[in-house]
Amino acid sequence: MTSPQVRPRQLLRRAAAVVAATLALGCAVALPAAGGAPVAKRVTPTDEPGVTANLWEWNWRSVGRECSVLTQSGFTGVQVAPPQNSLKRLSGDAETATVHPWWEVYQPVSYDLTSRMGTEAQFKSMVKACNKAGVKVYVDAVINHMTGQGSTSYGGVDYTPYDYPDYDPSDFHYKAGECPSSDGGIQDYNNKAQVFRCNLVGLEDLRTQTPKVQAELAGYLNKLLGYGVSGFRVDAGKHVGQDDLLAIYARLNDTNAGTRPYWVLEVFGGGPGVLSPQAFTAAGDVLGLDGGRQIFNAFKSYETNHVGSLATLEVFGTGSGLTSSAKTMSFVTNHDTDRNAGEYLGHKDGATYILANQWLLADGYGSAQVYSSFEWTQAADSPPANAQGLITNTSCTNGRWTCDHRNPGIVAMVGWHNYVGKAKRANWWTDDENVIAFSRGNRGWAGFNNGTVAKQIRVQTGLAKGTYCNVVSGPKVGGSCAGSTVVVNTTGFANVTVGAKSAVAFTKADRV
Ligand code: ARE
Repeated sequence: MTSPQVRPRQLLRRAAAVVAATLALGCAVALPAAGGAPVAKRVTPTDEPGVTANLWEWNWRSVGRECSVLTQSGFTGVQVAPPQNSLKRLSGDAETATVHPWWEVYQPVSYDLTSRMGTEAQFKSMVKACNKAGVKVYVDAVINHMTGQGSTSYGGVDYTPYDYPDYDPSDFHYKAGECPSSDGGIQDYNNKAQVFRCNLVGLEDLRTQTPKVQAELAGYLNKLLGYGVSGFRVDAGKHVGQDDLLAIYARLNDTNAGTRPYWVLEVFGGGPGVLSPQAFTAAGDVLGLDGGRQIFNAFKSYETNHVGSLATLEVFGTGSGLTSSAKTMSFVTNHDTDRNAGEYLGHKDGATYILANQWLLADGYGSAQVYSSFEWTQAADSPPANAQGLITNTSCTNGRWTCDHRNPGIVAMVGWHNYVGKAKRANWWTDDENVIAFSRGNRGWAGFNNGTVAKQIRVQTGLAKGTYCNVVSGPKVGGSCAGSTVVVNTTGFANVTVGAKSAVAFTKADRV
């Protein structure tokens, strides 16, 4: 084992990081105001997103239009794909035949906002339209690296390896001799120096510890904040490292609403110590990737080899080894895991996928996000696009887009989720296999059946006597139910039939 040499610059950087970490942990900094009296500047991320839809790789026009649908459905935020100028491939290659795979946008070329999703003007009007509709916009921020191939971009900017309009070779770990692996790539995902300073799948890794790179990245993110964006999903956050993440965050302006930007880091689990998601929670919120894996094990493995069941979800959260609810953005799937069928659920799982999303909304762990994107056959497939790679307008009826955020059963549970709020789970019930039910305080009750036959259960609902609309089957319209009903007796009990692969749910407000 070699002992790491600590250079003076590193010491300085660590000192700065300690200051930044202290700030990020929620202290108010006293800044002298013009009149002399100190004013408190909030530095804790306060902009919690609520339920977001991840309209991944929808073009800006389509996102802007959809925000009125989102707000009516109870979504309070939308996450959008990386908006910066990116690699534009000129042809397919031996590894990926398709000319414009979805992943082009994860290879930044410059921070102009001409992209596959539209122009800078279209991005700005999308954000404006969404904000006007009451929907906050969260941007997928690719700040760890630049490209790993190609020479031309959607914005028309040309580049060569390690040389871009905003960066020269001295801005990259590999060129500065700071990556210890033999080929410049991450060979060992458990090796701290490699994870932080080598090229992730060949992507040229920025020296995010330098003031120059930090200023460049903060300039980009501050431009987005100025346009009305509310926060960021930090792509490959694990590979930026905590110190640099905190230093970049400290350079960010407040949102236009005057709050600190939301900041959620992509950190895959499985790494030891400082590389674990838990170790990143001091540098931001984290994506619930381990949670997604546990959801898969509860909902899907049962069908294949009988090792999991919904009953296991009695414990889900810190008790099952996950990061705390308050620090997590939770989801059943995202664009990566949707393409990893052996370990996560995805759109192709149909009713099981919908049911899992409904359960997550009912459970209340983390800030829940619903993934909604395009149909694919090969994992690298382009989203629906023209020959130049520009993504075409979304249609939720042409069979090419998934639009799961519009699924009536999911919309119903977004409403249910918003209604029950922070009420604690109570009245847990399970058959110890694939049927579970619970209330959230006395605000709402929900039951879930992941089995293949309908099941009749007798449960304590925690709600007052009355007839309630099962909102999963249809909303309450005026004084009656569009779908089925559940009758609760004077002691709060109800006999409920939960169909195969379905949910039954109602809130206090759904009584007729
Ligand atoms: C493409 C080609 C590569 C080529 C590269 C450069 O596929 O062959 O070398 O271009 O030319 C996405 C795609 C990549 C694509 C890349 C750039 O998935 O295939 O590369 O865009 O266009 C690790 C990281 C995690 C990362 C995943 C993919 O920790 O951050 O790998 N996820 C994000 C995004 C991806 C995106 C990138 C990062 C890059 O969400 O969509 O890549 O911006 C274990 C490990 C994890 C590891 C995980 C991989 O769990 O512990 O650390 O995640 O496996 O599944």
